[in-house]
Amino acid sequence: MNIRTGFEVEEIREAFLNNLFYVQAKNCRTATLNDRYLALAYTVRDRMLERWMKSIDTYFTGNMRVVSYLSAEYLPGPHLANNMINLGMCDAVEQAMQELDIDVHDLFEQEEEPGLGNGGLGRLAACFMDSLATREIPAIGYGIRYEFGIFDQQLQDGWQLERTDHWLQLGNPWEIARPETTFKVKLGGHTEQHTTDDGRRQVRWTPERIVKGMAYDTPITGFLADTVALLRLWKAEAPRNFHFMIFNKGDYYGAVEDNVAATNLTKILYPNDEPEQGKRLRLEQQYFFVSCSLQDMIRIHLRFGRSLHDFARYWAGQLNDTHPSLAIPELIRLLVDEHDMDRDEAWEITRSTFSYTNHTLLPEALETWPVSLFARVLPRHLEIIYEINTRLLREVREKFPGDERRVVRMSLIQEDDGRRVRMANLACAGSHAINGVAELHTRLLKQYTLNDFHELYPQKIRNITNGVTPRRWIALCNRNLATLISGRIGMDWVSNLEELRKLEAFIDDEEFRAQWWQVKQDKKREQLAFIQQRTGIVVDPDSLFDVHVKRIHEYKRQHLNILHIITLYQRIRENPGIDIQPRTFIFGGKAAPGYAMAKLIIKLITSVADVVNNDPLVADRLKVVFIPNFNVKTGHHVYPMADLSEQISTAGKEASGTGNMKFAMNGALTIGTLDGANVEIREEVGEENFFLFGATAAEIRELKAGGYHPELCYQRDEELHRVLDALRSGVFSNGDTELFRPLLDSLLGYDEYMLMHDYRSYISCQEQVSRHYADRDAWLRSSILNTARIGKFSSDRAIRQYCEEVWKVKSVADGNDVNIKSCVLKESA
Ligand code: F58
Repeated sequence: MNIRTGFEVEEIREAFLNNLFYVQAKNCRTATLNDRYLALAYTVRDRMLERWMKSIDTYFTGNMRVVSYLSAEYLPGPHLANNMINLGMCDAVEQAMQELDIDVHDLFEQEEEPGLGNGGLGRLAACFMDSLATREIPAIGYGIRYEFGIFDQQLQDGWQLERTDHWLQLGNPWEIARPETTFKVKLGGHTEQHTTDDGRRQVRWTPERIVKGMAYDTPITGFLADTVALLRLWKAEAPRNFHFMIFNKGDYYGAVEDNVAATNLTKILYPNDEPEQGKRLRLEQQYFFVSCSLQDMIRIHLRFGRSLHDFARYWAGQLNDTHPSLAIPELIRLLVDEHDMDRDEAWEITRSTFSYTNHTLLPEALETWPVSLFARVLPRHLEIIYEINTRLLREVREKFPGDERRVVRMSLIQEDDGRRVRMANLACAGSHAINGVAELHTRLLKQYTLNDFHELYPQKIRNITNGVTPRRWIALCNRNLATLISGRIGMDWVSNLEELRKLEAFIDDEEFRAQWWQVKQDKKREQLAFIQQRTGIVVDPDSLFDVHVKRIHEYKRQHLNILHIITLYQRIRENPGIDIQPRTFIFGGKAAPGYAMAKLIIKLITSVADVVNNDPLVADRLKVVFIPNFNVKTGHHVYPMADLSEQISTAGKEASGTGNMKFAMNGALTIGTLDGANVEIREEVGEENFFLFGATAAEIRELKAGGYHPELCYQRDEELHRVLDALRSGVFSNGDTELFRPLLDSLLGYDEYMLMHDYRSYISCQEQVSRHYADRDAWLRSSILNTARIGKFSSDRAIRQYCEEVWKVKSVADGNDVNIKSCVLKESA
């Protein structure tokens, strides 16, 4: 019996009891739920360690090229069940727990998820780590160990309330602190030029303060894979002898304050889904994690006896948006100032090392930092950025002589409206590859947002459409569906999602369709209790579950969905006997704490819910629920129970979306605009299995250029007119005619997100949805085809593309040896 590594039921059971006793110091009688959860978590973790250690060993002693994924955010979700699936130990664990009279699901529920991100971008990073591990790609994910992750959302009187997230409070069994892996990070101060003994010009940076970064490692398992990837998150601490001069003078409190200031750096995740412009602490966070990560990479590199001239051959650094783009000047600084490298070579190495993913088209979401702030926090980096700018603008002038307006647009420094550093321009200049996250997004990047860079470097921008991991988003959250699928086509789909195509062969099999229906119905029924427990509302499992979960934002148009609900409500009020498809509208998502309009949209949803749910005339045909605190864990409940997936952003605003993929994987049909990855999902699943509505991105541009008048739509569409009038008259706000005024003013005033224009098209499309749902057989065929044709949207495919097209990295299994392809980088640089 091996209680550390064995996978037999009795080995797992004994290991659990052993951990309960020797780690938690409890026995079965005294253990709390959390003790039991921790004991099982350690039991599972033990079984990961051998592979993990071996992986690290292989990466670094085996002469391998390693991916360094730099992301300020990760949303991995709960680890326990996911690791059990990846290790192939679900059944054994369940049985072992059963023997101890423990329901393993209670333990899953006990786990607090690391909410170290805001939304899609952080979740994408987590899916990518999962796929890197599954595909056995040598990889380290670097990020920040925020002590307080994304806030917990509560509702009070229908309004969002933010509560501090305490994810570490009860202990985190998945991380291993590495007090010996620490780096110093300088901040503030000034720089001086000096000449070395051998006559070289050098810059010395004397910082105002130093913060220490300490590594916390989390092993990331892949599906039935031998390698385990590493997620290394940095926590800020005060250096050991912080301000000892002050301390010696007796200013104990002053010294302690400095300590507090240092640890503040990684205390909290900024909860905004748009960049925080001008917050010093945010800039410091970005620099802090990037500096620790690069120092770590250099340390590893040198420890294995490699030369820094070869740095780019061994490391592929991915910048997940602009948040880590300080890596560019930081690597140059480390190479030039600390390792005496020649500037030109440092620049070449840096450009060959990094590639950059853009995640947005919204101009307001492109990060810039005031030069004055930058100079105060990172004086040395500002100098380096000026040097990069000189190189960049020289290139621009060479290729486009006389085009000074282009020079102004492309400069890393924005000169009007207060001087600012443009982070996207920095990322574009300092990377050898740039990618968008869906075909439409990439096309629009080339055409508009990054057009100047596309014209300067026509080969640099490419598309890699996002993907999500089928382990978490089917196997873990929808076990019955996974079982049904595997029963027909075997298990290969779990790591090769294109295999799902084989399901098409069963489309005419009546028994299969009946089983498919049953799985969905069972899921909906199973989730009644969840919905009731979270909202107090009882819903009808036979109704159509119409689901809209994602961050709350005007461009995502949750309020367009609400206009549809009010439309249906008014139709019932006017004609109580009307025959309509019963629906349950499910919403979830957090609003940025400072985004008043998004918070008002939440209030709108909950207010409409109050009226609709309690109107006897509606007779339970419509129910509206807002599930508070939408996160990865609630996602496990929500995606599998959906019949209809709402992906209704204004075309041209959503870079990709990834929730759209999770829904379709679980057999939901999409109602959506031609935006982000919806376009490709529709292409894949077939237009007859997708409900399309609304203006295209090009039409929206034209409409706006021609002078768009939302109030005309309001005047011309009587139903829309009545919907807005009801909102204005206080029907949904206890007679308060002011509450929703800001929303109405924005819709009838400028209507930036074109709800008025798309309203009628959306309503008609929803009628089509209802008709399709009424034909159960037709609906089922569409549902099966959505799953069967979703293979492209696996993060395994996305990672394969990054590896082949951007990183030039092979899997351990395919012989990842740097010497084999030492020249590939030159080609892509
Ligand atoms: C999202 N961006 C995109 N940003 O909106 C979505 O379309 C895409 O599918 C996803 O990235 C993955 O590519 C996003 O989630 C953030 O959350 C940032 C966090 C930091 C502040 C600025 C927003």
